[in-house]
Amino acid sequence: MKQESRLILALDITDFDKAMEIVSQTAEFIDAIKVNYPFVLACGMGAVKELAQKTNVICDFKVADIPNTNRLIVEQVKKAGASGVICQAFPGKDSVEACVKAAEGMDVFVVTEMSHPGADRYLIPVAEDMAELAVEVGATGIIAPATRPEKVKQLREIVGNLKILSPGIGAQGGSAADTIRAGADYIIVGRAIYQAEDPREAARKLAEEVSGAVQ
Ligand code: OMP
Repeated sequence: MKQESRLILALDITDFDKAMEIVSQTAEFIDAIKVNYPFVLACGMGAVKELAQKTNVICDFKVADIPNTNRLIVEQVKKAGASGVICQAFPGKDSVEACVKAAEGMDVFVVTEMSHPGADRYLIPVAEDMAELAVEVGATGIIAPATRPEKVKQLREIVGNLKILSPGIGAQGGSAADTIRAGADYIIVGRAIYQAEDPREAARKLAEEVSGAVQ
């Protein structure tokens, strides 16, 4: 995945034409596109294949099953031509390992502490351990919360040079500059771009903010 703007667009849009319009408006400022269930359930895996021919696509399926099912899911992601997949850490080492193995070189990002307030109950207490797991299994990187830049900094200490992708900018209250300064390699942004009056300008401004914060 290229690392130029360090901006990943979360394409949580259920209308295919609208989604493609946002993609073409913002393409200049986007390093990769992350698709999640809203887009895939509405538009199908065919749409993921189409996108993957144009740019890097990360399938945010938060894969969270037994190893065999995880393997089958990741094989489909790979077949669609995506460059990465997001999986959950909580099913345990064998499940995450199955994702890394099936990915065969495709990027695997492991969710640690999620960005929303409810993460406090189950995820925040074990985020460091999840980051350690990502290192142990040879994942490409982790997902860490832009809503808690201090946590991004802490998790960076654990994951060394693994990639950190951080969602939670804008609509969830996080700041792009603070997140990059805390050690994130990429920010993941959805609503602050695709719901903006001018999505291209919103993406340009974010890319500018990120570039100003990169040391
Ligand atoms: P916005 O809040 O609209 O910018 O979207 C954020 C995107 O990142 C959505 O696609 C979420 O599903 C995703 N996300 C989080 O918001 N928080 C997390 O902790 C993890 C993810 C993710 O794995 O991408």
